[in-house]
Amino acid sequence: MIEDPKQLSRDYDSQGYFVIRQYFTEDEISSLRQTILKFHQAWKKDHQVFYEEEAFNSSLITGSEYLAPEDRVKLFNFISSTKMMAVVESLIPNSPAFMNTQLFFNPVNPQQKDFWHRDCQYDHNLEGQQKAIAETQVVHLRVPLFDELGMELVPGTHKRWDNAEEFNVRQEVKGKVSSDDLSTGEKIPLAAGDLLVFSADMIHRGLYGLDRLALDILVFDPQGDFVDYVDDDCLPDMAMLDKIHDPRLFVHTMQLKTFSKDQHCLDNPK
Ligand SMILES: O=C(O)CCC(=O)C(=O)O
Repeated sequence: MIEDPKQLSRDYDSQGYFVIRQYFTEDEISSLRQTILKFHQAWKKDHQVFYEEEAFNSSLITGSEYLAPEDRVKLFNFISSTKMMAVVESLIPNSPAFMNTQLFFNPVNPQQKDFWHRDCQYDHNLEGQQKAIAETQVVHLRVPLFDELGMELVPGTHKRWDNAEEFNVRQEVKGKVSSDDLSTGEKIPLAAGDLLVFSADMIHRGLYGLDRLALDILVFDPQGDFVDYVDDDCLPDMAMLDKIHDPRLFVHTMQLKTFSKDQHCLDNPK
């Protein structure tokens, strides 16, 4: 269990990330790996061309397309385990909500380079990105299933805008490309069993290499307007909820979804 949740929260607040080394036991990781590999094999078969040509991640791992109900329940129980909830609640004490999962692996094409970004840049223009950084909070919890080179992060950028070097690289302007090195980057190598927690909106990149396969769990603060990003199929159904030891993380998302649908009906009466 975590020793000092307040310290984790302080580290996250000032740096935008923290790592807990060897947080998970070998048994926990090997059981999770088994489930995730089932998903990964089925997903690769179904997306063969995309996988071979350009993919470096998949998502919706908890959905019904590739995993059987018992494997999904196993995964839901890992995501909302006591260990995970302790970390999530150290950062988002009030009703944290589940958003999604992603699986990161090496691209097949060795020429494909790891690239700097903020997650919010795919949904917002520059002004919107600045607002997202100032106002909202999406947290990634990365669980590496094998030892990996890890992530490179720019500490502090969960709260501040890019400096000129960072901006030019991330936006690919003034002759820069997003795979160029940044002098402010900090490399965080990870081993199976470690947990890396980082802000989705800080400047970051995954480091390709070794046999990486990392499960990222995304959670959000219900103050932020993220519920539309959640795919219904990635949430447990009623029968599964009964088999999840502590389903609060998913229940919070379901409540937000219901509230958002009710709100939509009120705003758009027939
Ligand atoms: O590991 C990667 O390739 C990128 C990871 C990433 O961008 C993320 O987790 O948001």
